[in-house]
Amino acid sequence: MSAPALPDVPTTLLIGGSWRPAAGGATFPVDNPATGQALIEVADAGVPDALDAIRAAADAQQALAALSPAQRAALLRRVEAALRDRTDEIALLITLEMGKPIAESRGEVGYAADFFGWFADEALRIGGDYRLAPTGLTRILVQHKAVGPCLLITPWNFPLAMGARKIAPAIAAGCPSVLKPAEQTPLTSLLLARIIEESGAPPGAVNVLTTSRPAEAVGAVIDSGLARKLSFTGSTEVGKLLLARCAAQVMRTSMELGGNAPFIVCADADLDEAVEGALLAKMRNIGQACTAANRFIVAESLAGEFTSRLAKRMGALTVAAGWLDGSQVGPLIDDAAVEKFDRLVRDALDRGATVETGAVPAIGRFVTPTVLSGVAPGTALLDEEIFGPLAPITTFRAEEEAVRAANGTPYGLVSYVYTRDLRRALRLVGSLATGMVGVNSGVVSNAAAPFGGVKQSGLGREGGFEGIAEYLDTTYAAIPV
Ligand code: TXE
Repeated sequence: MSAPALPDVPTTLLIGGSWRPAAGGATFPVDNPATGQALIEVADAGVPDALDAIRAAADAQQALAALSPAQRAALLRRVEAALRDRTDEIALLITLEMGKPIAESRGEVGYAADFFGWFADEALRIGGDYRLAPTGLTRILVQHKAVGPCLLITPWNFPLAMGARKIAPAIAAGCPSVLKPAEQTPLTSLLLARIIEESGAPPGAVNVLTTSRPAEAVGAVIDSGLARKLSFTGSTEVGKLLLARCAAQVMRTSMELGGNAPFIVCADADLDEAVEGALLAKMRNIGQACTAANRFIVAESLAGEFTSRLAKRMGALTVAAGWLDGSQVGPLIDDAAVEKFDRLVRDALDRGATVETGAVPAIGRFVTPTVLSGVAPGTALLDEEIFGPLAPITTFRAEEEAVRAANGTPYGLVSYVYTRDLRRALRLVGSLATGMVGVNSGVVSNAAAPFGGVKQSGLGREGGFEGIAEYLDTTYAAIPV
C-alpha cells in the first residue's frame, strides 16, 4: 500500500525558540499505522533536553507576561487562522501518523482551531474583583495570575486537538509551556509548534519535547520544580502515577483520563436518531476516543430492532487507509491495540455473546467493526475501555436498572441518553455520575463546553470559561485604608 508523501514537518526539538536535535543525537521512528512502515525519524529527548525545555519555558515567563491581553488574543487569532488556512496539509499529517479517515482529520483541525478562537476571547476577560473586609476598613484586591510554566502531555488519538485544548488556554493565561506529545504521533505537535512560532509567539513560550522515553523526560520536568502545573490526557493508570509525582512538588494538575461511556436507549427513543447517535459515539476516531460509547444499554422492548439496525450500519462501513476516498474506518494505532481488540472479542464470545456483525480476524491493524449482543455481566469489555470499533449490547427493563449499570464503573467521563421524554432526560442527567451527558446527541465536545470527567476519569476541565481557570492562580492584596 503506498501512502501520500509526508507534508513538510520539523523533526527536531523546539527549545527556547531554537529547533535542535536531542543531546547525543538520538532519534526514534514514527510509524504510519495503515502500512506499519516508518514515516520519518524524530528527535528522542532525554533528561538533559527535558531540563533545557522547562528552563526555557521558565525563562519565557516574563516575555509572555509582557504581552497585553489584546496581543495574546491577536496571537491566538493568528494561530486559529493559520490552522484553518492549512487544513488540508495538517489533516493529511494527522491521518498519516494516527490513521483516522481524512474527513475526520479535517474535522479535528476545525475543532482545534475553535479552541484558539475561544481562548483568544478568554484572554481579554481575565480580571479580578475588589471587596471590602467585614469591618470595611480593608480593601481586598483579588487577581487571577498565570500559574507559571506548564507541562502539557497529550495522547495519540487526537494529535492536534489535545495539544490545542491545552496550549490555547495556557497562552491566553500567559503561561509558557513544554508540550510532550505521544510517541506514536509527535509530528502534528511539531507542526503546531511551528505554526505558533510563525504566528509570533515569544521564543520559549511553547517548547516541544518528543521522546520515546516519556517516564524519564517527564519525571525530570516534574522533579525540577520549575513546572507549576501539569495538564495530562491519557490513561488512568499513567495519570495516577503522574499525580503522585506531582504531589511531591505540590503542582496544580488537570487530568483527562479514561472513560467507559454508557449509551442508554430508552423505550421511548427515536430509533433513527438513536442509531445515528450510536454510530457517531462509537465509530468516531475508529472507536479510539475517551468519549466513545463503550456499553450500549438498551430498553428490552426495542433492543432487537436497535441491534439489527446498528449492526447493519456498522457492517456497511468502508474499512480502508484513512487517505483513501470513502474511508470511514482506518487502522487501530498499533499492534497492541489490535491484540486488545481481539482479546476483548474472544472473551465476550467465550462468555456466550452473539455476533451481530464482524468478529473476524484483523488484517494488519485494520479490524472489522463488530457488534455483539447478549453480553453477560462480568465480560471484560464492559469493564475496560475498549478503544476500538466494538459495540457490546446489553438490555434493561426499569430505568433504575439502566442507571445502576451505567454508573457501575470507576470511570465517569460521559454518558449518552436517548429519550423523547423531557422529564426522563432531566432525571437521567441528574442521576448519571459523569462529567458530561449527551442528550439525544452522540457528540458532547466543543470549545465552549467544560469538557472533563468525575470519579477516575479525571480532574479539571478543558474548554469554556472553566478551561482558562485551570491556568490561573487566584491571589489578592489586602489594603487597609
Ligand atoms: O496511554 P498512555 P496509551 C487509554 C485508552 C488506551 C490506553 C492506553 O484506553 O487504550 O489508555 O493508551 C505519556 N510518564 N487512553 O498507552 O500510556 C505518553 O507518552 C509520563 C485514553 O497511549 O497513558 C503519552 O504522551 N508520561 C486517553 C501519554 O502519556 C507517560 C487517550 C498517554 O499515554 C508515561 C489515550 C509515564 N510513565 C489513551 N507513560 C483519553 N483520555 O482520551 C506514558 N506517558
